[in-house]
Amino acid sequence: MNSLLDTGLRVADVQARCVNVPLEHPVRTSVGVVATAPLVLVDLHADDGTVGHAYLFTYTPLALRATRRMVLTLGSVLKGQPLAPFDLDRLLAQRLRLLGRTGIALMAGAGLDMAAWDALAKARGVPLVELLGGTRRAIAAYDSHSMDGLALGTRRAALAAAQGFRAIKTKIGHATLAEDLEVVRALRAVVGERVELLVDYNQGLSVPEAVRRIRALEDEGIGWVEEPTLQEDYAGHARIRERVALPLQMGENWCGPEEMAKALQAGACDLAMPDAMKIGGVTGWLRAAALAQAHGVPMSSHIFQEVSVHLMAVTPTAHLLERMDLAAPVLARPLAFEDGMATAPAEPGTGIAWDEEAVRRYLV
Ligand code: SMN
Ligand code: MG
Repeated sequence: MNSLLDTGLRVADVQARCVNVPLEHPVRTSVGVVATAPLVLVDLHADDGTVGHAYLFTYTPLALRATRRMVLTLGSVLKGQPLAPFDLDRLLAQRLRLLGRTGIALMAGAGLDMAAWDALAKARGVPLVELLGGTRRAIAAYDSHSMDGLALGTRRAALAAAQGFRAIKTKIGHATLAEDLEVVRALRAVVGERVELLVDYNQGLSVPEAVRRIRALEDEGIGWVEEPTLQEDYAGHARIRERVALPLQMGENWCGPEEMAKALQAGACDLAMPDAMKIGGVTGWLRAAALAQAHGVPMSSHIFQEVSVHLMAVTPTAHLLERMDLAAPVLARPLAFEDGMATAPAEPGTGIAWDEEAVRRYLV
């Protein structure tokens, strides 16, 4: 015991491993393909033996090693500190003030944050959502697809509709507007009128082209149009938003709640979808959820479904949970979806546990 006040656990060690996991369906976007899931698996050990788990998605294998190195370096800063995620966040904020919390430094900090919250919830014997003061409840989800082409796209849409998803996302931004419309209409023909279609341009259009294409989509029953132009161009998104009728969605690329605040203040979007990693982990998400509430903006998640299913249950303006199974092959128990919904597992923590045999297979 280091002091009379010291009644809690402390961070004892941090480990991190790189895996490159096969994807059942490559994530094909208008600006590039994610063929495999490069993940950094983070293990944060508390001094009572509890181990918190989290993963980071680095989008490209090129970023795997540097991200792992940053996790280990920042993890060494946290060693010996109380297992108190808000205090750990404050410590990293101080240490990274001059560097700035963006890119790999932000991602690594978020991974440590998610693992710390997992460890704390496990040490307290409750699911993360209950540690945060919420209850496990079914969260509406959408199945997230890609630029799959007509044949695979319609097959995936039919399967998702049959599984009970009430919303499906596809990626568009093909060479021509006609191709975008062809895909949307083919999916609509397969899923019928009761399933909402969401579209994601992945930043691929200029502002004028986005206005032109989104106006052409207005009668297709589209639920949201995601990142039509460059994600950092909040003014550009606002100009598009003033000229179209469909709701704009963005947020997966916001680095911390501060970027979300700037985007909302710029009137960039109607809807928000922070990424649990880039927004700053559980701690960042909680601050983002308060911003969404203050702005009256529905808030959805971006990948990281295992942590997001807990966080959405304590998000006042919770909208839709994204289902995209990036980590399933290395998870002992992938998150279950039933009738288009998912509920946080009852076990202590987030429910993230590694399938060690699979980890060995995909280790980089
Ligand atoms: C997306 C892009 C790249 C990897 C995963 C997911 C996409 C989404 O923008 O919103 O799902
Ligand atoms: Mg997206």
